[in-house]
Amino acid sequence: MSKGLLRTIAGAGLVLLAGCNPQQSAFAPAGVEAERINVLFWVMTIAGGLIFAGVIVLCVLAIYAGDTLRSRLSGERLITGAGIVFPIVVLSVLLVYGFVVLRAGAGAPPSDDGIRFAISGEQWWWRVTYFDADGNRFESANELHIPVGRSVRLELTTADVLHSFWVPRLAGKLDMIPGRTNVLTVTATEEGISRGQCAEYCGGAHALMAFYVVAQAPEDFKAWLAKESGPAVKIEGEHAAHGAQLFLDAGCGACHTIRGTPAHGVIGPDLTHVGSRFSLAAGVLPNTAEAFARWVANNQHIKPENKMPPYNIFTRSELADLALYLESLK
Ligand code: HEC
Ligand SMILES: [Cu+2]
Repeated sequence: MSKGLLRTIAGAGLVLLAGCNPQQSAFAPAGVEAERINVLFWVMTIAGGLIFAGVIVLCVLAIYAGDTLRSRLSGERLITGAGIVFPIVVLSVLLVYGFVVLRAGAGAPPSDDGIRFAISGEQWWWRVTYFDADGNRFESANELHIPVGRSVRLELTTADVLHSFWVPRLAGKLDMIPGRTNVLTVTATEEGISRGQCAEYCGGAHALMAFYVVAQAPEDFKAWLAKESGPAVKIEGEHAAHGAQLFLDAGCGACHTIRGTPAHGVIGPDLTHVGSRFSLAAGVLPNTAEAFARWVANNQHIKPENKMPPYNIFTRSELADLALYLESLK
């Protein structure tokens, strides 16, 4: 085998393996709903496989078997039994079973702490809104925190075109349809981080629209919620203070909110605690000061046609201060 071919095969193998990341695998369920889908998949696959094997055996017999067996195979009772009754019964059973599994949990009650979760798909990021038991409302983006062991109702909407919310480890996907609120119930069974992805083509940067779901023990979730609902942390140090000033002066506040500051924009993601999120720009960049600087200056290169203008007005040190400030917003 030539070296080039070997390399191609090795490369293709690596690409395929990259798809095995368990953070986004329907075969590694971490939720009640995903578990049901996993079982459904295996039942359907194994049942389909057995029937297929049976049909192949019959075909081989029909071609190669001796005369007596072949004439028996062409008997009318076998034809009606295996050809009509069997498929009707088996397909009906599998269909009903599928309906039962897929509808399961559809009418689950809201989580008992009275917290509501709303997620809006926007080109090309996710607006996540929490409503607490007292009716307070606050926003975050591209990351959803939920308590383990509770049925959580996610109210899914879109601000523009069709999107689809899909976290394979937690549940099946559900479309976000203009003018409608679709409710998806998820019940995480273990703590940890799962990755999700927009699963409905929604324009040029559709592939760059991922997110993370963090399932936490109920008390950790409560603590997180209390912190997340608060205003931005106090600025520390001269460079971060300079960055905060640049943020306001450059007009970033026209689109972004940082609670506790004069920035009240609602077009882009809420940045109040952006430094504490796992990723930037919907799973596209890591959450580091360097990535903040790259995003501000080069975002149209990183995520073409996204709704934020690129900024090349800053000097290197200004960009560093701005990035330092954003990264400090834990
Ligand atoms: C015209 C509106 C607009 C302005 C002005 C704007 N942004 Fe944005 N910004 C957005 C939008 C929309 C997104 C989401 C882009 C995406 O991921 O598709 C975004 C994303 C971001 C993110 C990533 C947020 C996250 O949740 O990962 C950061 C950080 C950010 N902007 C910082 C800034 C800074 C700093 C400025 C000023 C220099 C600024 N933005 C000005 C609209 C704007
Ligand atoms: Cu999409």
